[in-house]
Amino acid sequence: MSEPIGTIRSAHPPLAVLGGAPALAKPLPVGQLHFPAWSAYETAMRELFERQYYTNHGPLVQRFEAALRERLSVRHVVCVTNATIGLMMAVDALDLSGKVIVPAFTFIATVQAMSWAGLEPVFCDVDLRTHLMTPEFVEPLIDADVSAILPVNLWGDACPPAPLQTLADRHGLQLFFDSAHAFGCEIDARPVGNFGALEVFSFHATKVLSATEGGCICTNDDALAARLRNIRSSYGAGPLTAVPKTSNGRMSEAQAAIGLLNLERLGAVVERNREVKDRYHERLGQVTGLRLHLPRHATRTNFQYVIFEVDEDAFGLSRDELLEVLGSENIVARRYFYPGVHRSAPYRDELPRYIDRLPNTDHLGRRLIQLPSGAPVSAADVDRVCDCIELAHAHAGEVRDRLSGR
Ligand code: T4K
Repeated sequence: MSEPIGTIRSAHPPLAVLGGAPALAKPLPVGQLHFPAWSAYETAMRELFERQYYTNHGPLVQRFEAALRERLSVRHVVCVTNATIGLMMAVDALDLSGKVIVPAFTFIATVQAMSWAGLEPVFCDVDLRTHLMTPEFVEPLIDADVSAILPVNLWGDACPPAPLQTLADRHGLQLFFDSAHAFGCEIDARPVGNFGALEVFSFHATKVLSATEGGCICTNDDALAARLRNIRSSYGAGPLTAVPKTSNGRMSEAQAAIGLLNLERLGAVVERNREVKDRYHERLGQVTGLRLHLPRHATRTNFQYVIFEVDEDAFGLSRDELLEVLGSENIVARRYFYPGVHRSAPYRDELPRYIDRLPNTDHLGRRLIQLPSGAPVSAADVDRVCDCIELAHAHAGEVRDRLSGR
């Protein structure tokens, strides 16, 4: 890593929950949060102001789409306002109806997008080791009302597409991917973005490639791309194609300006993410009861997330107790994804049959913690986070007593 790694471990003061001062003066966020150089942004904005053109398929969006097509080696990229809109548009473009099989172990936006588009989710469990959907979990859920399978590519990893595609083809179902976490990843030298009927990426601020908000839909199918462009905008999207309904999913020029500038720096961002993750691995890899999640299928990853599994019995504290310890140190860690979507409103009430049917989703939801990585996190910050976690483990009994008010 570029900055020196701190060596404050031996001299670390007591944890804040045990009466010490917080390790960090202000909250250290989770999320990638990459900002391009101000001067480059200023230039892009000046040009935008000179053109007097804010939105509606402007030159920056077109340039961003071209750069993404090249980067992903895919025929079509349709930039959109955000990935949630992209997923909603995908349902109409694919002409889906009835039900869609989707993991409950995802950000709720994946499923909410299906609800907005009028589909009923069929919640699928995930593999305990990869946290991803597999055909074994999907197949028993297929019935006559199911029209599609929507796997979610999590944590910079990706589902092997071939077995899912075979299953989808065998049952005459559409397969499309939520790849919000997987920009820049590859499977066997093929970029994620090329699989299934289409894939949707997110360019939210917390993602590895940020356009502040934003996303894109990738496909190699010309007719599908034409439908997506017509759904994206009620007018001016190119040749008219019959679509069920149109929307406003347009990406603005200001979003594309940030996206383009961040795309130029993506290689450096991924390399830094790798260094951060390596450092976490080095420091915490041997701590009893902690296991760093590593991608299993992606042959190239973006190292976007640092996810540990906390084994309460071995570590001495539960994941939630560890979160509390870190929170009091001003370290913002997250429980991803908790609760599973099947246990979240409105689905827990509307579809209660799934509550006790997804043991792996529940298991992971109780145990996973996302640690800070991304632009705001220095090498010294990583060491501070690791110091606190090591101390929490070493003083687990005392910490637990303090947290429970004993
Ligand atoms: N599918 C999957 C699998 C997804 O994970 C997501 C989104 C989607 C689909 C839908 O994609 P989009 O429609 O959003 O394009 C974040 C993001 O809002 C969301 O994009 C993301 N996934 C989700 C997992 O996380 P929050 O609620 O966790 O973000 P927030 O505001 O709490 O920010 C995280 C940390 O970053 C905080 O410590 C605050 C800090 N922060 C945040 C922003 C935005 C900053 O310091 N500056 C900032 O500008 O949702």
